[in-house]
Amino acid sequence: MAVISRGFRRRHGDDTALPPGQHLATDFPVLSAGPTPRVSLDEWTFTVTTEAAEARRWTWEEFVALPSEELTVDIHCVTSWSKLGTHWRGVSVDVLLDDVRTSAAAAMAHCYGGYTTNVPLADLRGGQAWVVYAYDGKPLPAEHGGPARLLVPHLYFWKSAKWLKGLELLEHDRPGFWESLGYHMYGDPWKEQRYHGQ
Ligand SMILES: Nc1nc2c(c(=O)[nH]1)N[C@H]1C(S)=C(S)[C@@H](COP(=O)(O)O)O[C@H]1N2
Ligand SMILES: [Mo]
Repeated sequence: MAVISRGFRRRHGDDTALPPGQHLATDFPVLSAGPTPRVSLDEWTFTVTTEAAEARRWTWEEFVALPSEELTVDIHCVTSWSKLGTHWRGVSVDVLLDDVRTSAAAAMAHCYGGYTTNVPLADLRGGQAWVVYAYDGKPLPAEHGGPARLLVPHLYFWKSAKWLKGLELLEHDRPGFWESLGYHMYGDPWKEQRYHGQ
């Protein structure tokens, strides 16, 4: 009797879980444009700022008291590694925008350390994006973005900003760090939107 679990087939036989041009990573690579910022939980805050300059801010204690979810998702880095079935815990961006009045088109993620990346607001809503603070059942390690990072798994992983400090809601989309250096404004891995103009 041939019993092949779905998970096994997905990883070894059938490539449908992998976007074009991607291969499976066996480890969890660390990709950071600069040094790892160390942010103590005492000084950590997360702020949503609207296009009308209204702000909603959470301390760490307030943030981890928000309703959170466990999620298992595939991640795809533009440098061509993918990792399937990664486990996280975090707060849906829907929860964070719940009582925020906005008609913004996009959001700029701002990070401790200065990194930025832009995402259309529609891609952060509808159960598609989270601010996560645990990986594999443990506090998110600093090198992977702890205390907390954005997780937008349906876009290339550079959109999943580590050491997240806030979301700035924008009336008009504008490029973040990698986007202004030639990477794609949107970054859909299934369409191989790696660079500007693709
Ligand atoms: N603040 C910050 N976030 C970041 C980055 C960064 O350099 N700084 N790199 C991005 C890139 S290019 C990738 S592929 C992922 C890597 O996350 P990892 O180091 O946890 O694998 O983080 C993204 N988020
Ligand atoms: Mo990346």
